[in-house]
Amino acid sequence: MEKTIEQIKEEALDELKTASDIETIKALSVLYLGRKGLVTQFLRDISKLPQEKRPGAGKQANKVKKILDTAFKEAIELLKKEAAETDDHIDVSLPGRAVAQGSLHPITQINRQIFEIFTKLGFDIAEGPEVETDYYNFEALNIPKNHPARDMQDTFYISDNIILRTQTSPMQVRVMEKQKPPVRIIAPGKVYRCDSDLTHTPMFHQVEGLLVDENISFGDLKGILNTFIHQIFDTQTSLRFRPSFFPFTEPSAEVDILCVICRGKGCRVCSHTGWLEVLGCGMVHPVIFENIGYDTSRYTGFAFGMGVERIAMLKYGIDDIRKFFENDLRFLRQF
Ligand code: 2U9
Repeated sequence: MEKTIEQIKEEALDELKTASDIETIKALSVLYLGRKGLVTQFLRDISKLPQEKRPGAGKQANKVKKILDTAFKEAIELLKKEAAETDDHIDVSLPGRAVAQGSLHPITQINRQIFEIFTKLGFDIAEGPEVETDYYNFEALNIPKNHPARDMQDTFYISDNIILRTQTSPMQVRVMEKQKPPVRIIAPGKVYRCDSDLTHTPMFHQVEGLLVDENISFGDLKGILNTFIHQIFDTQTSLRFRPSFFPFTEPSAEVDILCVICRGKGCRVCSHTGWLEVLGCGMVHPVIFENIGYDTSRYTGFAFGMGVERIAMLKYGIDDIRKFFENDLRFLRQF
């Protein structure tokens, strides 16, 4: 009898040695220790033994039951621990998952290029409010009361006297109020106009420039704009100055560049003229200096203005300004 329970124990431990998963060990536990298991069966059969052998056999069988129970439980715990360790394991040699990177908006990119070109030419960057008074946006810039730009159709009015700036020039008036010449600034920022079509949006970005000093001539203006255009496009891009009119400059000019698509041959983009209009400019009207209190017998200056979206459209061949404001990732990812 004792030998038999010993045999059962040895068999059970042998089988346990070859069990490699938790399910198999659980099945072994049922086979040996379950209600109809071999050890349980053995314990039941003890009652059939002669009286004197029963205590010894019972003691032995209960010992085996305990040994097997502990062995099964320990084996299951060991497998669970190994599995947990495998789950936590990090293979540091695996290549990392690529992080989806954003990019700068094309207008921000062009703005930064413009800033870099002008700061290298010695210009400071001015800042100022987008909500302006009638005085800084119109009056100080020689834009008379009857000028069409002042119409509700063209300007966003907040009250009779308060508007959203229609140009970045008011910033330059504010700088001149605080600073005596020489003044050499660019004024970048958002401007607002009641307008919306293929080439106009109610908000767009402008960069204006202003240089005031002694002996400043139209030649200086041409030199600065030549340098700027050659850097923002390329040195093959010729410039053409056309006479024009603005209330705040006299004389005034509009600047065309040789068409970036056909290089002057004539195409759909330049309406077969070979030229593209990029900016406006001129010598600052003396009335503006008088308003500020600058000595007009000593100082002259030039100013220019451009739409950043227009520059970006010409540089990248974009035909609809509204694309900059739709935030379609398929468009933005190209820059
Ligand atoms: C001061 C005096 C004069 C800024 C200038 C232009 C010409 C011009 C347009 C270009 C396209 C505006 O964005 S746009 O629609 N601008 O043509 N701007 S001269 O003249 C100034 C600025 C400040 C004190």
